[in-house]
Amino acid sequence: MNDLSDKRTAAVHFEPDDQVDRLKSEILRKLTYSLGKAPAAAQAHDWLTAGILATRDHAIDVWQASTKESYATGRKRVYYLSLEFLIGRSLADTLNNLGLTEPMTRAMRELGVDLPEIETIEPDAALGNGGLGRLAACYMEAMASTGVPALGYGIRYDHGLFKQGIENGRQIERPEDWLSFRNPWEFERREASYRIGFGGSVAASGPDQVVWTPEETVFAVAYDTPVVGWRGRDSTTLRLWRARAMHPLSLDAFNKGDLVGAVAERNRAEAISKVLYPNDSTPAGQELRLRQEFFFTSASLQDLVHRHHRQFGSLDNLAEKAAIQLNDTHPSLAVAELMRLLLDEHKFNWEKAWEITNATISYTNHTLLPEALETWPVALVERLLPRHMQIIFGINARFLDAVRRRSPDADLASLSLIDEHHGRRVRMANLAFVGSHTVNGVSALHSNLMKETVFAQLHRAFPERITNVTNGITPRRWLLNANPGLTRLLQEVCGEAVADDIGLVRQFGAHADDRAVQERLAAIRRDNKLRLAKVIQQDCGVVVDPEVLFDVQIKRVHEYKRQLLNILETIALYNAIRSEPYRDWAPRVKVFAGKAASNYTTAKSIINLINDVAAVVNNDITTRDRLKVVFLPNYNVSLAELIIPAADLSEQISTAGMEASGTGNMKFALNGAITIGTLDGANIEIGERVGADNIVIFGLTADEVEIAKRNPRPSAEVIRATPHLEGVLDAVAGGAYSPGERDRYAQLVEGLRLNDWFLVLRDFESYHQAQRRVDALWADRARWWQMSVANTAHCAWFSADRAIGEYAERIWHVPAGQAARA
Ligand code: OX2
Repeated sequence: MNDLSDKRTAAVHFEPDDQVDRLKSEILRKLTYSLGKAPAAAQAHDWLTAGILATRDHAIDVWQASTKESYATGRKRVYYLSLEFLIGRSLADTLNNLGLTEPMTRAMRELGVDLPEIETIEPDAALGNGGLGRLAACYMEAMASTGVPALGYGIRYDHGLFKQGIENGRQIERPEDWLSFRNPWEFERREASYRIGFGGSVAASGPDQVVWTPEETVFAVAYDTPVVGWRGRDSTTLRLWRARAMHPLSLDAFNKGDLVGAVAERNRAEAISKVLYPNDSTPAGQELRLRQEFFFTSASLQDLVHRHHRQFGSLDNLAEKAAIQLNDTHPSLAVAELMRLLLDEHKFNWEKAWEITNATISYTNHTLLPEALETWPVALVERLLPRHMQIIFGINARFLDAVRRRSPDADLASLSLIDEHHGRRVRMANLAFVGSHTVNGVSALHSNLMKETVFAQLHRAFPERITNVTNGITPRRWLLNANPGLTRLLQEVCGEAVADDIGLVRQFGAHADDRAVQERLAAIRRDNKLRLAKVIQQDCGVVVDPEVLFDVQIKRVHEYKRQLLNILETIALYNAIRSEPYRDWAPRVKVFAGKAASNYTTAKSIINLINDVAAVVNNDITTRDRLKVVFLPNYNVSLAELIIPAADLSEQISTAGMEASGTGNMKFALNGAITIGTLDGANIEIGERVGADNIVIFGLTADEVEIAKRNPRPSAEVIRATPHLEGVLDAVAGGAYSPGERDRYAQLVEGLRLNDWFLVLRDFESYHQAQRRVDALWADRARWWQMSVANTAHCAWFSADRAIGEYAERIWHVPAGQAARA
C-alpha cells in the first residue's frame, strides 16, 4: 500500500471497508517503519503515535493543496501573532474534521486497539493560559474551516502551562513536559530560520540610514503544524518558533574545564523558548518576557516579509496581500519591527513605511484591567532593543505633533506612547493602537468600555479605529466532538447538515416543549454526568450522584472572576441546609476547576478555601445527599471537554465590566447549560439571544459598578444589610474550615472587609437570590429542559466561523475561501 495518499481525503469517497483496510495498513506501516515496532510489541503510546502519523499524512494532503492554492491565486493571507495557542489534544479533532473518525475507530479496533482510550494519552498542547490562548486555537481551526488562508505565529515552548496538583488543599505547580516524547504533529523547518538580535548599538551610516549592530544574536527556527478545517477542505499553518544558540558550545571554555561556561550562551538563548509565562491577564515584569515577545515577533515578521518578497518581488503591496493581527499587546513590538525592516533593510522612507505598517497591522484588546495593561521601562527597551526604542520615539513624536496640530486641547500625556508618571515606560497598548488601522474589543460591552475608559483619548483622536468582534468558539471541538450525544440528537431534529451549518440548530428551538426531545436531552446529559462523576471519584475521591444539579465554575482563578463569591454563597447554602435539613433543597454538586498564577497569593488562597470547604461539606452527613463540593485538579482543555457537556448550570459571575468577553460561557450555553451570570462581557449577548427567561442574571451592572467604585459603601454596612453574610465571613475568618490553622483565611476575609474591590459582598445577596431562582427552575424539570433547548438553539451565533467572518470582512479584507471559490 502506498504510504503517501495522492488525493485530498474528504474529496475522495472510498467504500467504507476499503477505507478501513487502507487505514489499517497505513497504521501498520507507521508502526513498523517509523517507530520500529512489531504489532505484538507495540504499547498504547506506540499505537497512538502510529495513529497520529497516519492521520497526519491525510492532513498533509489537505495542507499542501491549501498552500498551493493560496500561492497560485496570490490571495491575501492572515498572519495571526499570538504569544499563546492553547490547543489541547489534536487527534480526535483532526480525525473528525477529516471525516475519518469512524473508519479510524474501526481500523484500530480490528488491530485490537481502542481508539477513544488511546486518544486520552495524547498530551494536551498547553501553550497558553486561558481564554486568550484558546481563542487563538479556535480561530486557527475556524480559518481553516472557512477557507481563510492563514499562518498562526507563536512560540514552541518546551514547557507549557504548569501542571496543577492539589496537596492538603493547596495548589502546587509541577513543570509540564509535552515534548518529552517528541511531538508527532510537527515539522522542523531548518530553512526557515532567522537571526534575532538583542542589545548593541545604533549608528548612522548615511543620511537617513541607520545600522543596528546587536550585541547578541539568537536563531529562531520554525516548527510547522497543519490545522485542518472542517471536512478537510482547507488547512491553516501553525508556525511556532524555537530559540537556538548561534554557538551551542564554546570549545575553548570546555577545553579549559569550564563546563558551565561552555554552554552558557546556549542556555541563555534557549531560555527564550523554554517556558510559557503562567500569567493570565497580568503582565510579567521580567526581561525574559520582553525577550520572548521580541523573539517571536521579529521571527514572524522577518518570515512574512521574506515570503512576501519572494512571492511578489516588492513590499509596496504588502498591505494588499498580508493582514497582521496582534492578539493582545504581547506582539506590539511588531509595529516597530515592521518599521525597522521597511526603513533599514528595505530602504523605504518614513512616510511610506508608516503607511504600509499601519495598513497591514490590526490589534485585538482582551482586557481593560489597569493592572493587566502591559508597559515596559524605557531603559529596558533601550538596552535590549535600541533601534526599536528610537523608532518608537519617532512614531510618538510624529503622532503627538499631528494630534497637537489638529486639536490643541488634546490630552497629550495620556495619548503618548510613553507614560512619564511611573518612571518612563512604553505603553504597549498605545503602541499597538497607534500602529494599527483597526482595533477591536471582544464583546459589545467591552468594545464600548474601551471607547469610554482606557482608550477614551485615543478614541477621540481616531474615532473610526475601534470596532467590535464578539468572540467565538469552534463548534467542531466544543459541540460535535465534546458532546456526541447532543450532536446526534441535533442531527436527528435539525438534519445531518447541522455539522456543516451550525446555524441550523435554530430549528431545535421549535422542539423546546416536545416531551420526547426533553427526555432524550435528559438522558444525554445524564450520560455525560456519569462520565464526569467517574473522573470526580478518581481525582477527588468523592462520589457524586448524576441525578443532582451539576453547578460548574471552571476558568482561571482570579479575584475578578469571583470564585470567592461562589464559595461564600456555597457556605451560606450549607448553613441553610443544616439548619433546615427537611426542606426540599435542590440537591447540587458544586464543581470547581482552574489554575492560579503561581505568584498570585490571593487566588491560591481561594483555591485552598474551596478545598477546605469541600472537606467539611463532603464529610457532613446532614447535607450528604444535598450538597457536595469538588475541586478538580489540573484544569486544561481536555478536562473542559469532559466537564462542559455535563454541566447543568454555568457560573459566569465576574464583576460587571471586568471580564472582556468570556468564551467558556459560550461553550456551556451551546451545550445547553443554563447560565447564572452578571451582565458582563459576552453574557449580555448570550442573554440577548437566548432571551431573558432562559438565563439567570443578577448583580450590579457595569455602570452601577462604576458608580459603586466612585462612592464605595463601607463593607460593614453592606454586611449588616445582607442576611447570612456576617456568619459566613466570621466562620471563614475564624477557622471553621481550617481547624488546623485558624487564621489561614483571616487575611482573605480582612481584604473584603477593608476594600471590596471586586464587589463580592455587594453582589452576595443578589447572587444568593438568583441561586434560589435556579433551585425553583430545577424543581420544574420540564421548564429546565425548555430553557436548555433554547440555549442550544440560539447560540450558533457564537461560532468562531461567524467571528472569523467578521474579521475577514471588516478588518482583514480577505474573502472567505469557500465563498470565494464557490
Ligand atoms: C482573556 C479575557 O480575560 C477573556 O474575557 C476573553 O474572553 C479572552 O481573553 C479571549 O478574548 N488574557 N486573557 C484574556 O485577556 C488577557 C489579557
